[in-house]
Amino acid sequence: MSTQAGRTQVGIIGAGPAGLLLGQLLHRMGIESVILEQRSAEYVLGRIRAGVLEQGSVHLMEQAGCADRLHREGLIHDGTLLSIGGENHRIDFRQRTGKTVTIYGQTELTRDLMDARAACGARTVYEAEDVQPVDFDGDHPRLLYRKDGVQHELRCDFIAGCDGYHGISRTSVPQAAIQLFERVYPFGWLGVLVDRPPVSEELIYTHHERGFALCSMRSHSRSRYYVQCRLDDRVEDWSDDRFYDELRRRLPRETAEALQTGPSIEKSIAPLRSFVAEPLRFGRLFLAGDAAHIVPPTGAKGLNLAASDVFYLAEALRDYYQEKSKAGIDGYSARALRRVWKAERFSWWMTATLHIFPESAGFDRRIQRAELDYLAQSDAAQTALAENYVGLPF
Ligand code: RFL
Ligand code: PHB
Repeated sequence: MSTQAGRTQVGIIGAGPAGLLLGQLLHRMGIESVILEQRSAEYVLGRIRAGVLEQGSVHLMEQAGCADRLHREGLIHDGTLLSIGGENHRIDFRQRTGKTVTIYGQTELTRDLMDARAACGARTVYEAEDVQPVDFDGDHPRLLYRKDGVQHELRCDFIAGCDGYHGISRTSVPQAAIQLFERVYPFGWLGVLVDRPPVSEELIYTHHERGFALCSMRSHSRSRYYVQCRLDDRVEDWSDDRFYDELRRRLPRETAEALQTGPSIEKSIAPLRSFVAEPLRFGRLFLAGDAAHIVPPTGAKGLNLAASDVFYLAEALRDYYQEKSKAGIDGYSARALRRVWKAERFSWWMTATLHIFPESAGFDRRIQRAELDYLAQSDAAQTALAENYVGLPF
């Protein structure tokens, strides 16, 4: 089979938020990229995931020139509610940190980045098969892939592995060169998307004896609800009625009574995991976003961490091309990992504090109750939560 050859400065694997945002930031810096994505654009847009953006992520969307719709349609939230033992506690982000978060679905953010990329004429190859990063330990890395039965070779200066947790980038690195850190949680989240107004103006994170629940939203007319479920639960076993009954049982009474239900337009189960790969650089291959680390969704950090990795990486590449400096590239991994581990810590803490651990009893359960009681009463504890939730600086 003949091979078609091409060349670019930065070859990006994955057209999720990390890959698309990196491509846009690089474009604004005058650096060329090609993105290789194994799925179709429609498939990528069909995945229902994150909903909460830190201010830092919003600023990056501005820097990428993609924030107009986000500013028009995003909902700014000044705080959140914590429901503990049937009682609501409000954490005021603005008052405690001077910052807010923005509710804007990952689907919408991805669509905005895709549109901007198409408008500037940058290349994305969708449905690229068998993408393989090779020779990244030398000066001439390449990306091999197949498209419509034709084999391609893309020569690049650098490769950015933005291909998510199941991607090929991380697994292409020799085992001896990479360290993996992981914690798997003994439960999942069952999520429902529904075209009904949200039950509350702000998100409600709920700790209840029956398990964690979260009331979130995508807009004034579309809600996203989650309940903690068992790892062996199957979506087919959860009718909409069973889901809403379970959600109501975990919410404070007035909230449960106010809940507007309707047919689910999406329903899925996500397992919860904490995971970090170190380092984030292997010669001329960089990992960013879920390819490098996973957080349980409880702290709403996954997409935001992908954004901060991409910020550090884009700056490093800009310094390389514009200032002929390798300092940013050399420092990328350590700089990004410092922020990653703090978000890992916060996401692990939120998860451990708010969920019911099936095997937990006696001492552990009492400690968890004390932690919740402290959080409900303590100004300092609420400020620490707020500071981490709105996002640590980068
Ligand atoms: P993605 O989004 O997984 O994109 C990776 C892309 O790479 C492609 N790919 C490949 N392409 C070519 N060749 C290969 N071999 C490839 N392998 C994979 C994939 O098709 C895909 O298009 O990773 P990225 O860009 O790093 O973005 C990360 C975020 O998607 C993720 O962290 C968040 O969705 C996590 N998350 C949340 N994050 C937040 O910041 N706030 C939230 O409120 C929030 N809620 C959530 C979440 C994740 C959830 N799930 C389902 C895991 C809620 C849920 C339920
Ligand atoms: C969501 O709206 O999907 C969402 C919000 C907050 C989280 C996790 C998910 O912590």
